[in-house]
Amino acid sequence: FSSPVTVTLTGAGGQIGYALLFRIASGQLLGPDVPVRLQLLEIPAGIAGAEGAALELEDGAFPLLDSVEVTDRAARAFNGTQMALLVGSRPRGPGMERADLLAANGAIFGPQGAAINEHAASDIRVVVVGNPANTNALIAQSHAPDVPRERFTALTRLDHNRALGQLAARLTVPVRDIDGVTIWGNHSASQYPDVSHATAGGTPVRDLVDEEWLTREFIPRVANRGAEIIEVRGSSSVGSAASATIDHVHDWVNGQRSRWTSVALPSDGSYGVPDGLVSSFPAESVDGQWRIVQGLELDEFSKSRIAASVAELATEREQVQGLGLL
Ligand code: NAX
Repeated sequence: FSSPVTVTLTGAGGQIGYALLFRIASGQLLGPDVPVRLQLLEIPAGIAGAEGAALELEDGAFPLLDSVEVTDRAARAFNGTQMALLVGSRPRGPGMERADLLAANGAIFGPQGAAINEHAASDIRVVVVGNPANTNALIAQSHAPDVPRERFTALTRLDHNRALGQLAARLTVPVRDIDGVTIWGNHSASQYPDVSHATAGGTPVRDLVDEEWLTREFIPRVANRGAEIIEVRGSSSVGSAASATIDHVHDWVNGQRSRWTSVALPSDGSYGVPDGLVSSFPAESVDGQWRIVQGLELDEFSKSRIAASVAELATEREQVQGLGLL
């Protein structure tokens, strides 16, 4: 066994938290020989849920689980943490305006970013799952000036996996045969699921599907899949969201199997995305760091779809700046 890694999970008493905990404890997050120390953060209303899950973790007798601590204090939850999964957030309530949603989440992710800055280990890596994920990650990152900004990411792996699933079903091939898919932009309906460099069993996807299916079915279905899941099962994605979070962190630490995957991270100006915006890019993990894949050629359609989603991110940044949250 290697030395234990301290993992913080926020929103541990919620749905995605519950689905995540058992996979983390079983070694799927970091690897089969990496012991984990879990630090679970909840708000007082969610503490009982997290404590109940902690009892069940004990009953799982996981050989890799060294300890579990439940707290409602951010300073404690982020103390010495090396991997922070920020899942807890404020959902959009009835009649809530977007500005209210951003403000409510700013009040969560600003202080959590500051607590990470002050208390986390120097090798801290962060993934934000709680929505609006990209902008929440930007807020947290802006409150952690001592942490290299590329350590703050937001989850678009679920969108990426949804795209893989749709292509595999359409082409009747296993998911493992598909490579080179990218989600660009925001984790919202404006995202651009891009197959222009994708292959299925080595053949360009563009040669296997028609344009009409891509623009009329594939793109909207992937971008609106969250709403489809809510409609069919009566509540939002849980197991698939937890699974994508596991994939994101696992690949970040251990490297991805495909040519690249999709990760939302602070832009360095690549592909014309304004510096600092937390936008989804094609990314590969090199020595435990996400690198934006460079040099992909983009046609006019792709450029305009990316620009539209990036414009939405820029508007969100202006709004949170206006609210004094950065
Ligand atoms: P739940 O409402 O089941 O759980 C959220 C938990 O977070 C609750 O237990 C709540 O008490 C806790 N919480 C709230 N504020 C907190 C704080 N300041 N510190 C610590 N914990 C806090 O929601 P769940 O279904 O688990 O979803 C969690 C988040 O994931 C939501 O924001 C949701 O929108 C987002 N999602 C993001 C996805 C993505 O791909 N990026 C997809 C799935 C999901 O919709």
